[in-house]
Amino acid sequence: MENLQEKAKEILNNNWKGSFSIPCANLYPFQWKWDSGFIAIGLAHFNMQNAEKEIETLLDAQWDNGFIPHIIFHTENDSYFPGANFHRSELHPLSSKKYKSTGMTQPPVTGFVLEDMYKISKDKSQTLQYLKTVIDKVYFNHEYFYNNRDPKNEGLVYIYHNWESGTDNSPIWDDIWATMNPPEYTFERRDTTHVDASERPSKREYDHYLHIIEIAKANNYSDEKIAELSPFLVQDPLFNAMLIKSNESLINLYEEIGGNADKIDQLKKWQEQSIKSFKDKLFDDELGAYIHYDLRNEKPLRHLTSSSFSPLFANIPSQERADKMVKVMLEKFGGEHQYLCASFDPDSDRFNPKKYWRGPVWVNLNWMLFYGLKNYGYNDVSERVKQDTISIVEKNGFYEYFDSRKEMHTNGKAGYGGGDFSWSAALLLDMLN
Ligand code: 9WN
Repeated sequence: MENLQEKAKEILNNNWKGSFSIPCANLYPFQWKWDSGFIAIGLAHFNMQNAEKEIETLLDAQWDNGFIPHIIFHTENDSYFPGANFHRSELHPLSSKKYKSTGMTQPPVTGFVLEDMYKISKDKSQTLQYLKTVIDKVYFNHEYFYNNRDPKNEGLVYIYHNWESGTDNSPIWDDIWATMNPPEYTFERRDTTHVDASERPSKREYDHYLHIIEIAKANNYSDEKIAELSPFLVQDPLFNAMLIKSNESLINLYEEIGGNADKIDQLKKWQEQSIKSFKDKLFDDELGAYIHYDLRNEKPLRHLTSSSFSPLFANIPSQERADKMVKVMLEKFGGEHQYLCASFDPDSDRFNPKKYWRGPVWVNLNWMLFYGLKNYGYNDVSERVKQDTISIVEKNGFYEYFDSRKEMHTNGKAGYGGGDFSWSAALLLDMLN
């Protein structure tokens, strides 16, 4: 175990670029929003200064409306497509003047990351001083979400692009692609020069990804216009669970800091409505877990994914529902030949255990399940998730994602996507501490 921890630290040190971290070399050469959060948790265990800097840099790229972009292009680098010149964040009148970025976001993990950093810190008063300098920016980001991403005032925010979900090519999105018919674009992919194409999304999927961005760009990334026109408009349980978890953390931290009664009050109001709508709208009784909702076409997207169980991490379900969810997780995803937790329903014909978010196990989702299961007293299942994560990393290395089928892990080739991947290192380090 000590070796694993040393290797994890080495990866994080290598992926540190002076003021932020990259998710991994070549494949992802910039700073990504939710990666940054997970990475900061790992860094906090052995280098609090870098953890603080990581988040500070991310927040420095915040737009004047509170929005935080999903990729911040700190350098000119053409090993990634689509880059800054495609995304053109400058089209939005309130975008950062200092950094080029995308015009989309990623799951709002930063709030709970700050609380985790505080919990990990050995010098609480120093960390509290730091938190005072950054917490309002995260609050402003939540304000952005509730004011701009919730057109019907439900307390549930939408995402307008699959890249905003973080679970890019999940089979869930197939249902949305079936409602669209984008042009066949000509472009040069870079991802498949770094990683085998069988582990990445298809060309046709990329046409859809680019098309949604073209629509957003034609409207200068206006939230109002996107809500009106984007063919992709989804309430995602993972994204909303992260927001709820982060709201809770902001309340806890503001209480620790003292004062800020108005912000605490507002956060509690958001919490109340968000949790209620989340429970009422996103739980699928028949499937026994949470699902996505297609706001554009007004219909539930009835599939089981690892995101379906992420509300456990945010303490959203009642104990009764949690019991039901764990039963479904073990029955469908936890057979003796499977590592927990596949990213998509292994019984579905859309399941592909090698292809990115269509089946493989991801360390960040496992990390959430590890803590989420503990919240509900499922200590054995939580321990299994941890041991499964250790096994797949020990057998293959710190890959981006892993085959969920145990039988594939015999020759060390069941790790896929990027290697020496930062959040796999950071979150395993956290689970081992
Ligand atoms: C697009 C960086 C990111 C993660 C996402 C993961 C992958 C990017 C891509 O890599 O997405 O954002 O080009 O495939 O799906 O969750 O944040 O690690």
